[in-house]
Amino acid sequence: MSAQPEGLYTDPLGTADSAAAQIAKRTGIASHDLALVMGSGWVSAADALGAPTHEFNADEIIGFLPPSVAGHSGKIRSYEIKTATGVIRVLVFLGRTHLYEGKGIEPVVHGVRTAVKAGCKIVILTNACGGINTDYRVGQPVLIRDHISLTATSPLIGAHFLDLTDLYSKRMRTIVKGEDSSLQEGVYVHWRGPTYETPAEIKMMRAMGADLVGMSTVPEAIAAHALGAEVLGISLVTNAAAGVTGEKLNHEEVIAAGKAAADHMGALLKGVIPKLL
Ligand code: 8IG
Repeated sequence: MSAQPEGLYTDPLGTADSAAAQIAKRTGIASHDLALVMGSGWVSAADALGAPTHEFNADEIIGFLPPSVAGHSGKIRSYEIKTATGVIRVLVFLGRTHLYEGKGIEPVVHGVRTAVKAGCKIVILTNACGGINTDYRVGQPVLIRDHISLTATSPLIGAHFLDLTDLYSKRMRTIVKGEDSSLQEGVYVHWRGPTYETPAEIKMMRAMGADLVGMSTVPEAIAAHALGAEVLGISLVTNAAAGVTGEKLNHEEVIAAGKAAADHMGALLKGVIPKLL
């Protein structure tokens, strides 16, 4: 079911406000604390958080488009995570809208804007990606330290000259590495897709200093930061980028590699979330 009005994104922040109000009404929770955006293959990592108190289809909320890719499920869940001193309300987005869907940048960032309007001070963005850095193995999680945008688009409009020097919070990266000292950090490059890169493009990206390549996360990180949220990005390397191994890239293999690593990711997230707030 999807009934989205005309002119949905003429006032994107207003639409995000309305969406946040709808989520508050549906969950009975006036304010959430932390948002988690789960990329393809990360759905079972969300299951490690326990049973959600609420779950609904994202497209029942204003501004959310129906999912267009297999493996991107389009659900919103609310979780209550108990800590020593109280509870943390976590809003989880299973699936996201990507630039390659051709709907423009607004639906791509609507989820994180809604999350911040719903009260979230921290946004954790996860994704599945290709590994450019030849030290990475398939199934390895990597913390995003910085990004390179190759899409020539931004979610911000107008003279909003936002500083991005600590976009992927050093504070939170340090906490996560304290939880799992084997975690590495890398630079994520945003590629519009839907085609994967050519081997020559991967060589260019490596020369530019990129370690990871994917089709998400960067616009969401910028939009969340612009609204004052602190951002953590975690990439799951689900394939070697084009030309690295000589194998062709295959969407089904990507989904399978994501699923295999998701249990470990779920445990990591569950352990670390109480320490971030
Ligand atoms: I999963 O190799 C996944 N997403 N651009 N390149 C790009 N996006 C990806 C890749 C990849 N793997």
